[in-house]
Amino acid sequence: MPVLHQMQMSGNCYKIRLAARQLDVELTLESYRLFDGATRKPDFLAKNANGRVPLLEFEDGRTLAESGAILWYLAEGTRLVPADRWQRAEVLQWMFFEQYSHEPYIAVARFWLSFAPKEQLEKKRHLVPEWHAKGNAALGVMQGHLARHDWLAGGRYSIADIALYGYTHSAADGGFDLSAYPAVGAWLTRVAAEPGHIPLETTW
Ligand SMILES: N[C@@H](CCC(=O)N[C@@H](CS)C(=O)NCC(=O)O)C(=O)O
Repeated sequence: MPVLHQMQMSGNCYKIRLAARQLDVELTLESYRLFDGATRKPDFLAKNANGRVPLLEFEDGRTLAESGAILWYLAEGTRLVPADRWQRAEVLQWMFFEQYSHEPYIAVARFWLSFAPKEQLEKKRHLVPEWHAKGNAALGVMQGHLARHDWLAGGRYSIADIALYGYTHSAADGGFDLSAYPAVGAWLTRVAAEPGHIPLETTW
């Protein structure tokens, strides 16, 4: 059975647990603590030179990093990835948007404002307005799309929705006010109602 190297409160790792559960893929969890630096030690760096989770490790020794790549690998050929060429590109469009325009602000604000030790947060405090401005811009893009569509891509629930749900549903932890984005709120409710949905806190 593949091993998911992960951190329990990480939205990036939650995306993988959620997709795996909805696809009935069994994974063994190897969990790391947020602040002990284990993913930067030689043992882990030998598996992922980038020192980050999630990381999927297979029995034959292969390893796959990056939440988007792992989601794509698990979901390819299932109902969570469309077969149509255009719709597949739409899924990727939203997944790349998540990694470049959304996660770097919303997930980072969440980490520093909700999990980092206060004295370390003080060194980052000057960045909070930029995280909020850019994160709100990303939420605005989602609001514009979701006011006209039920799902992000392909007209149905897909790994694009899972990728964006990870840190959108927990954005309040980063100081974001989701009430300003009612279509995003309605979409969060739809995602959470999908069969097999599990909350972020679920251990496995
Ligand atoms: N782009 C990566 C980001 C992965 C990432 O930032 N992982 C964090 C947890 S959410 C991590 O491993 N932090 C530990 C560290 O950087 O040492 C993905 O989507 O998987």
